[in-house]
Amino acid sequence: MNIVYQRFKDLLQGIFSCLCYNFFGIDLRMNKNMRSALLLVLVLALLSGCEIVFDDSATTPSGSSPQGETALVTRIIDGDTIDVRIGDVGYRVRYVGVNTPEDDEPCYAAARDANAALVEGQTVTLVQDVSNTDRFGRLLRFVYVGSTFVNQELMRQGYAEAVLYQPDDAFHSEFVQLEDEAARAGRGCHPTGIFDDGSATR
Ligand SMILES: [Ca+2]
Repeated sequence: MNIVYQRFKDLLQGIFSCLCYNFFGIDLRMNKNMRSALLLVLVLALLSGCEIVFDDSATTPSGSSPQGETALVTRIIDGDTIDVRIGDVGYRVRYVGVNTPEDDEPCYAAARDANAALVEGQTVTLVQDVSNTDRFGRLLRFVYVGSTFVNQELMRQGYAEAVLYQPDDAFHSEFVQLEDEAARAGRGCHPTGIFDDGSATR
């Protein structure tokens, strides 16, 4: 075995044993094979952890998929509206708390594409705030793909502005903050000026 590799491995094992002893009270000095196996587990755990640490996409507060209704996305209407199927029944879903440009406005296509990139053809989880539907009969929902919170992600990417339709305000202050950050960074639709009317209600 390469001597440099062996020394590096011994060093890592030493550090690992020390960490185990100090933080978990586990004394690993007596069994080298067990120590090697645990070191491998630690390295794999760290590597898998890195994916989570460096993944800057939006997640739920708990970092896991939320409880809600499962639906299949059948059509992208625009940046903030989709068609879904729940069982055998089709519904139109309007994302809560966010607004993307309409089809006669600048950045409509880019916002629609950003939404499609997140949810097209996907199985999503729909979560209700307070209202079930809006005045057009569309389901008002927070939408998740796995742990990615789509409403929040569109805000973060700068393709949506925060809007407030009471009483559905669960993430409003967070969305306002994300909009400010995206605007300052010039992300998504912000450079077009489409969100610059200063209104948070529509
Ligand atoms: Ca819109």
